[in-house]
Amino acid sequence: MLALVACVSVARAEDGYGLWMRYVQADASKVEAYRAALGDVVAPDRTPTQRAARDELQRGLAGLLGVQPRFHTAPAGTAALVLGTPDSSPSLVIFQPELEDIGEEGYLLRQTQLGGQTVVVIAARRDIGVLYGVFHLLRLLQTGAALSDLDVRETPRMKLRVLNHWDNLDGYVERGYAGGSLWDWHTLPEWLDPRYTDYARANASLGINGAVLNNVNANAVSLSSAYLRKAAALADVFRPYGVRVYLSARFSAPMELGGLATADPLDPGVQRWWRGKADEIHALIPDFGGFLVKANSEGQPGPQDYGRSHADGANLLADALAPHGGVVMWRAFVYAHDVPEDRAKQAYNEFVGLDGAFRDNVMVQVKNGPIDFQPREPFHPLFGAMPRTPLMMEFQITKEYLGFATHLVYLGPLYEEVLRADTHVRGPGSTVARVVDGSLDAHALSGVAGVANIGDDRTWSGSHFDPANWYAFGRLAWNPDQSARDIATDWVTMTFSRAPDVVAPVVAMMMGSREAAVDYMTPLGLHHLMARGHHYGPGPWVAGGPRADWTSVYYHRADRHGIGFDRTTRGSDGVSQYAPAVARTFDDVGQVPENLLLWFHHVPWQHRMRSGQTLWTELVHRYGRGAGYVEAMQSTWGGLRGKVDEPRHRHVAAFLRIQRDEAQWWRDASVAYFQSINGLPLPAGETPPPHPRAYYQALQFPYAPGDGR
Ligand code: BDP
Repeated sequence: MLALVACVSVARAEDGYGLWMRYVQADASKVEAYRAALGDVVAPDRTPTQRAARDELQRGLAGLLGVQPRFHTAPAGTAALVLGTPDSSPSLVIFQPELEDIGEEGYLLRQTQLGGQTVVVIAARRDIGVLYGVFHLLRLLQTGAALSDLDVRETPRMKLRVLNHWDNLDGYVERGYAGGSLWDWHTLPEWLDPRYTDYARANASLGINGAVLNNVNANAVSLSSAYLRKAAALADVFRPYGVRVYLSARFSAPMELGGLATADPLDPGVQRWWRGKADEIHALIPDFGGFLVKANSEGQPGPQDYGRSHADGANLLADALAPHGGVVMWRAFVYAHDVPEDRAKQAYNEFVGLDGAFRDNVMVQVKNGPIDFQPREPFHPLFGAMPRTPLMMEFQITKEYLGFATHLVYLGPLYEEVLRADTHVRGPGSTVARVVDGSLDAHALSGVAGVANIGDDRTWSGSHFDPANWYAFGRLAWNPDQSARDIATDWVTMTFSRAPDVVAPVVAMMMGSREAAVDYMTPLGLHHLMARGHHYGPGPWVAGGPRADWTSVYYHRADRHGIGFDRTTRGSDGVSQYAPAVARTFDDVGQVPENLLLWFHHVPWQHRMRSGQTLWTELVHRYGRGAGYVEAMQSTWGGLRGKVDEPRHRHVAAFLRIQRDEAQWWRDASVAYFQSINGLPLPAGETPPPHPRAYYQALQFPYAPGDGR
């Protein structure tokens, strides 16, 4: 018995810092073959990226193989791993033809014959491709892949794969649940925390190639000379890993920093100021990526302050950046000061008429859905509706609306659902992925952005499961056709254990977790029902205040008779922003997917669902089902005690207890609230909420994390 315990115990002091790059020794059955094939490494070491590739192999192979790899700069006449570009590693020149159309960041990873030896080759056109190939190989070793017949050819589908950090200069992270900002602005540029390098490694391991360092609710000081030098120091650390620095630009910076009387985009002085600023940035950061801009949205300044359009504003910055090759990522997350009849229609209404008016180096960055990163939204109607403008996807990785870092919610299925959604704009198969990867309308620029869930917490993301969302984002940004399940399988294998009796249950648990959160928070197409301000916990009763569209009652529209937002042709007509085939489906209460029913339709409480139940019965059932899923996750996780290292097991178990209580709270508060509106008895077999609506409504959380400032 003792021997058995010793043998199944995988205890190791684990704190999550290593992310998916833990590099624990490979299974005994594989390790000999790996050593024989990869114990010798032929790799150049002249450039910083070449050295980064070597460092990673050193770290990775030493861990996985349990022996130090031997590095050479020229073929040593033995079986080996050979990596480089045709320039840096002349023996790879025979791959030149195959590399012609692999792209600047692509790579080949193959077992083949070279100089009479069986070798594993990583070949690319540029050093960064080689580094990406190294991470790919390490992933294969971590997941126990065989090397024989290895034949991989990878080119990223999206050009820009970017993290947006909503980090303020004082170290506070807006909607951040993972501690403070990673960037220590006060000690930059002198002190370069080693963690900056680990951050860049983690991103490079996924192919993430850009980071917007500061909050979209931007402070002009980020563009001051002193702060640009700090950003330049970070750019120097990230550069070998292929991660370019971008900055959020405050539109009124010419006034705040430059002392100008206006920020009008058509004013020559303003244009001169931005050109000068772009020149200054590029002198410090030669590969500066460009600007991200939130303008005329939620109180931010913008071109409309001067009667100009979003295109005027974006083009102003684009012209300043163009000589240096930078891009503008102009956000479509806008809504007007006057509360509209349907906020979901606003971005489309403001942007669709500007199609074709933007410079070539502008991308319009569109949130995945038309409201705001809700647990479930239909895809944003702008996707496919601006064929002459490259549209960049904006996902939220930080779980502002999905339980913060304490809820185990794997977002892979959410991203997958949106990317695979069919816009039908050019007939069937016009998926959102094909809009954003540029293939549908032949755009040279393409990209995906994710609002980062990264902070200075030891786990990076505030829990042991949230890094999975960073990971899934990166993998899908590289190739949006990958499956969320496969990605989760890789992640669990690398993060927790290779044992199938750990991987299978954990992946299963993750795969259902997003749907569970939808169920216990906003089932059947409900949305925007969270508490005001900090967005922590349920708030279906939220009403009044400065804007109707910042309330819950605006979105659910529940009364004695029914519930839901009528966006049909008989209502706000939001459906007509979609291509006709999609609009028809959403418009028809008999065809709309039930998981979006109350997004598009206002229906009576007695509406018959496909299950045969009434809407009210189904709604209460879904709330309970979501909470029940969390209990099932607890029992799955409990069964893994001893199979997952103790420190992480304990941490996750504690967070699952928080999640269970909060899921139940969401269910009880929502049921109590809707019952107070419709006056209906609880469906048979359902447990009454332990408290009346007033109790839930009175709860206050003045110190909930991450609130906007
Ligand atoms: C909302 C967040 C707010 C952000 C805003 C945005 O609550 O903190 O500033 O999105 O994306 O969801 O600009």
